[in-house]
Amino acid sequence: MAIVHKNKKLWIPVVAGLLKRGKQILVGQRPENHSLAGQWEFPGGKIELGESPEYALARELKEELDIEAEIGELKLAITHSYEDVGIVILYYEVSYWKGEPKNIHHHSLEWIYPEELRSRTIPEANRKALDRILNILS
Ligand code: DGT
Repeated sequence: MAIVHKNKKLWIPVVAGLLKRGKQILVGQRPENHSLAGQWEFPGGKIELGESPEYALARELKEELDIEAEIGELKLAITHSYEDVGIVILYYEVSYWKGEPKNIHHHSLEWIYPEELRSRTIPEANRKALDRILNILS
């Protein structure tokens, strides 16, 4: 069982996959019943206790897209604070996978040119790091 310390600010570790197909990347619109509903994100999610970041990302990509992904290099790590909790996001390059990504989890799924992220509603954490993310993807 996880131990939660009273009055301690907690951090949530998150992994996100930068799935590339040619010059395009895969983004998903967060579903209605979740936090940040409607915002465009990179597929991924929270690292569960006992998982390595790469294992967690491969699991999330299987759950959300039904693909078997080869997790590539760690490209960027950022932190962001919401009111009572911090998140650490690790962004991994994902260039190879088995299967065609299917929309299992998101409101919708799209392949877009990275620059298009500038005009989409994206999580604040990603907005702050957008220039660096676009640099990685160029
Ligand atoms: P919820 O709605 O709070 O139960 O969270 P989940 O389980 O739907 O959210 P999940 O597993 O996607 O957790 C990722 C957290 O990181 C969530 O607070 C949103 C935040 N986040 C910020 N940018 C991104 C991103 O590009 N991709 C993903 N997957 N999460 C992001």
